[in-house]
Amino acid sequence: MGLVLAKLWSFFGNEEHKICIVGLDNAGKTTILYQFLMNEVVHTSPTIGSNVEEVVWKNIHFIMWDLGGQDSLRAAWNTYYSNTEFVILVVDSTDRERLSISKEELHKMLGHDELNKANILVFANKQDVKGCMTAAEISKQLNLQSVKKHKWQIQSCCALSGEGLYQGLEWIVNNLKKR
Ligand SMILES: Nc1nc2c(ncn2[C@@H]2O[C@H](COP(=O)(O)OP(=O)(O)O)[C@@H](O)[C@H]2O)c(=O)[nH]1
Ligand SMILES: [Mg+2]
Repeated sequence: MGLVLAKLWSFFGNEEHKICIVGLDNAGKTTILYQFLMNEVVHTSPTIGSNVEEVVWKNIHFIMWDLGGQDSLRAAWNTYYSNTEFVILVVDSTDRERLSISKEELHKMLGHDELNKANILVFANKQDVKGCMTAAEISKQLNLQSVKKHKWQIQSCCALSGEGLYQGLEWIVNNLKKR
């Protein structure tokens, strides 16, 4: 019965895809999540623990976990990884000092067993800020070229205006596991 229901569910294109949104604190994770939810900018406060929301786009359901990025919370990210199809890494393109920490966290994550089938979308956020790093610079600093076992993509964006966010989601949709 469960199986039949699951099949029916997928027939209607209603299966859910799990996405984890990670990144350092202040990168823009929560702003991005709520942009996807309602296309309006919300005033966020630092996320304690995690937010989870269901986002429906083009009749595809995404369960998006927004994981708190403060130092003390990053250690718990791996408790959310099981069944994750996509990881969205949000980078603050103005934060040159901490890009190396994002790099470390990214490569640590990619080595995690439960993520070995996950694809990675990097959002180079805050592109509206003058003098910010470009997506190409960030890609180089994160050493994305060295990532061979996961599909990855970097997309520049501005979470405040929403620019670039749907291009990122489009890439995710195009790379969903073939049913
Ligand atoms: N200028 C600019 N500020 C942004 C952008 N995205 C987020 N912010 C701001 O960055 C701060 C942190 O955002 P938040 O979503 O709470 O980050 P989180 O800690 O990663 O969840 C907030 O003040 C946001 O308004 C962006 O694209 N451009
Ligand atoms: Mg947050």
